[in-house]
Amino acid sequence: KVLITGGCGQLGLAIADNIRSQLGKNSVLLTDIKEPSESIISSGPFEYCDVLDQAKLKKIVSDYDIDCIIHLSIILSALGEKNPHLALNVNINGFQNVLDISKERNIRLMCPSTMGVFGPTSPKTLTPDLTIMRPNTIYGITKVHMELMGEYYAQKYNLDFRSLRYPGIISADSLPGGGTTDYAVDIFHSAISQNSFSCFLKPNARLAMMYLDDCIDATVQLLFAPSEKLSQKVYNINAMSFTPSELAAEIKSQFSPDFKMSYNPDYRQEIADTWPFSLDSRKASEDWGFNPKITSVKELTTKMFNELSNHH
Ligand code: VAH
Repeated sequence: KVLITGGCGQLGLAIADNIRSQLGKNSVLLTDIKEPSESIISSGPFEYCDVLDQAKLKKIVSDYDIDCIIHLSIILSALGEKNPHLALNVNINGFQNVLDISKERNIRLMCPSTMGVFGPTSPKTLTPDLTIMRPNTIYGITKVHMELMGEYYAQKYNLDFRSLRYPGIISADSLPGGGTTDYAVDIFHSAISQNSFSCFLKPNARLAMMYLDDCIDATVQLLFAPSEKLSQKVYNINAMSFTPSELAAEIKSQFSPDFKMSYNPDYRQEIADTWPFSLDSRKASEDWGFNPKITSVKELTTKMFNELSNHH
């Protein structure tokens, strides 16, 4: 049985749906401190749980007989810069609670990481799994800490710890919150409702990106991969790389020739400046078959407008 923390965020329900379609409705328990949406409530079990409340977390793990945790409760990059203490508390202490419970109860722990672990001194293009990691955002620092603590517990206590470094994730049904790559989701909603978008990054801010379905497939693949296939604990994954102006050009060509993009870069541009253009994800492909389906900004744009036309 799988417990997902931060289940009301951009990824929670999509991961739960994928696992539930394979193992049944009760195979996943979603938890969060947020009010669950109707679709979350009707999809299967949900419990209110704050990752900072270790006692409650322990009780839920034992009541539901959890043997696997996917830890998604996190303060993302942009919100973290606005509120570093909150980010430290949730990202470090919340993770520590989950880590200790996983160790005590012999639980498989999957905690996604991010390209935000890289920084201004890391290689920018096809950034390798193993390279310089000196991030200068609080988010990146807490994620490097997470990766190293997971590896430490794996080596010291034999914890089954697995992680993968996501690029920016683009989703249609659910919204991200507090991230630097969020512009690439917001732009589609704004194109549909206003035929214009004010971008908080510069036109040439190139970043690594991936469509939600590929992210979910990768996460579930790694979660269930036989441990003897895994030659490392943390894997880069990536599907495409584009800039705001390339995305705007694609929206113009596929959706509306007079779509208007304006640029008002703010503090988030400084974060984007330190992150990779693309990640080398060859090891993920070799070890557990990572193979994203949507690999260009063109395919992504087509997919997003198809999905969103069902909702607006
Ligand atoms: C952020 N979407 O922008 C997240 C992500 C790769 C970036 O971790 O903070």
